[in-house]
Amino acid sequence: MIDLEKTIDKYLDETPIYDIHTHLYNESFGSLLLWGIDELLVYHYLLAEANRYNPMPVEKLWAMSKKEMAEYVWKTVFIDHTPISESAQGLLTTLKVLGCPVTKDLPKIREFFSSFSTEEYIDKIFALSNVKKLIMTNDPFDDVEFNVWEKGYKEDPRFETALRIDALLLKYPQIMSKLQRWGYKVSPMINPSAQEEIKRFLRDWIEKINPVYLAASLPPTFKVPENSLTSDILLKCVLPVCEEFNLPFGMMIGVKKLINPDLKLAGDGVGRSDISTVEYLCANYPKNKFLLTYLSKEDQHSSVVCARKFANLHIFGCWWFCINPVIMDEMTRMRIEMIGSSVTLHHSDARVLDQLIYKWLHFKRILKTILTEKYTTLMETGWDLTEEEIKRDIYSVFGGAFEEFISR
Ligand code: HDL
Ligand code: ZN
Repeated sequence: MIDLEKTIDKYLDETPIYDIHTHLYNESFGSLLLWGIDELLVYHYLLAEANRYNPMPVEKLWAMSKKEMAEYVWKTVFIDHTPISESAQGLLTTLKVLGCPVTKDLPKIREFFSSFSTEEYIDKIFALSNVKKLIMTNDPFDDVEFNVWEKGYKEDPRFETALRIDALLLKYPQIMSKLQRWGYKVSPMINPSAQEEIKRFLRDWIEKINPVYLAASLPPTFKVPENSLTSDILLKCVLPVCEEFNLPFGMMIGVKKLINPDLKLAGDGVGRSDISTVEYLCANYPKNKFLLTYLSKEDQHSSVVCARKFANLHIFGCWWFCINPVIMDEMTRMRIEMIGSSVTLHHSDARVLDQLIYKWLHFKRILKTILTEKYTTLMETGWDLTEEEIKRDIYSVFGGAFEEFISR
């Protein structure tokens, strides 16, 4: 008879994690790689929370230096109020695991971070979070990132790539001139020759950055098929190329961009989506593979049902407004109860390297409780559950199922 709690603790702690969606960058991307206390404090989740407690005129907010903005968030969220929100607690969890003094004295915390080089800090975070590798978000239409790919990219096997095509799907008229400047003979209409050029663009970037998948963040209204540029580009260009390279297309659905533009990156909202588009894609494009995560809590159940119907659909993560214990618990239970371990239960979505620590540790706390319950009822049937099987399950939901899915 295994010691259930000890075994679950062991493998939650020891199983290397494959973090399949982040906004992190390897060292060769320079200033795009964010780490340290000031970056942790100005994270857009915390900035939005600070703005609620102590709203300031938008011009004053964005005139602040990063250091000033970090001090504004620190004072507002951590000192003038109790840091009980998930993002605030997450920052403190990270400090604790790092061995940094969890003090109300910000200069003392800053002193701790000043003692690391970027390279040694990257190694430290991977070791402490037990993330074995992660997937970046690589957007060819971002000028800073584009220049790195042109001049300075150096591979670090811990940082894999994903080709992010929001702009191609959602802002084609605005980025068409860029494609033309890069030598792709595209036109306003997605006619057959423009389709070929868009496919050539996709093939060129797949060859250049070797992505694990293509992905886009999509609005709640995302619908295919429909008479739109988005639908035409997806169905006539993106999916054929994804099939050609056997790459999944990742859909991150439910973002209402800039419902409060004054907050910039912190200004996005959430909306309910319609699963019928995902059902249509999975059913009508059986040779394509799809990844899916919904932003709305209310869409989680339909995504699990859909995943149970289509083996070419892999659902993942507790994304953004779902990365809160109350929602992580509900959606993780739904997934395990309906599709077992054929799912990637979490991703960090980290924008700041240090966040890998708390985004995973806080999720593991939730998963420990759920797995203990599930294995207890399983063993009560008389099933002879082994330590190896628990190890296998945790490996699966921490990226093993994803690796199997992409290797098909
Ligand atoms: O589109 C996305 O990938 C989202 O994750 C956004 O980047 C969002 O701003 C975010 O950081 N969520 O955690
Ligand atoms: Zn993201």
